[in-house]
Amino acid sequence: MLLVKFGGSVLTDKDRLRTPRPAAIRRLAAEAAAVRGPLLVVHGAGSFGHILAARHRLNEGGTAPARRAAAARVQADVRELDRLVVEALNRAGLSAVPIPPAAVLVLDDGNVSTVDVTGFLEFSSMGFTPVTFGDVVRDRRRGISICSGDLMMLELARAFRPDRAVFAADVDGLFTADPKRRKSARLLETVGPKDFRDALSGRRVVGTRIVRGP
Ligand code: IP8
Repeated sequence: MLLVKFGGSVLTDKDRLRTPRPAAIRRLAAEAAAVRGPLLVVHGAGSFGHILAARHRLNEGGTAPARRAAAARVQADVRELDRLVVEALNRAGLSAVPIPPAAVLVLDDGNVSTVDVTGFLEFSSMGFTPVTFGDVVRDRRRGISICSGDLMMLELARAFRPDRAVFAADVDGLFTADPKRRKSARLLETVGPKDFRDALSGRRVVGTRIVRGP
């Protein structure tokens, strides 16, 4: 099994609210359709999620009317991006089915409280390609919270132990610093446990987000 995340920075123009990049979506969908064997797809929210989530501080939770309205807006927006991704995957020849995190996962102060991966398992075993994404979800302590696509990658990796987990980002790999900000950033050809330990301890910053392994 292959687990792949399409980064929101690739699928969308991250600086412009709700702006997809149709050619990039089509290209990634075609590449995904060329994969042999079962595939799980996760995608980021890009400008369909991050701009309003940051503006309304959705990660802090709360259910006051203004925040509730913003949460509902972002939920609708990320589903709009998901529709574009699912449509592109289907056009490329896959049978993609969306599984929104809000329906299967609950957080507790930002950490996973419960997750039900049955839908991923059962659709996948019938030959479908489950597709999930960064979403606004319930949070037992905060009311609502953000579940990132990276967190879904981690949960799916834990549950399915895929042969590979691939992150398609707008940078060419892991760097010693953010290559968009620092010219001196160097591409790391190979990355071992020590590089991750350094990155997590803040001694070395890499150009893409790091998630802790299962
Ligand atoms: O793009 C963020 O998911 P990500 C989800 O994978 C929202 O970090 C709703 C901002």
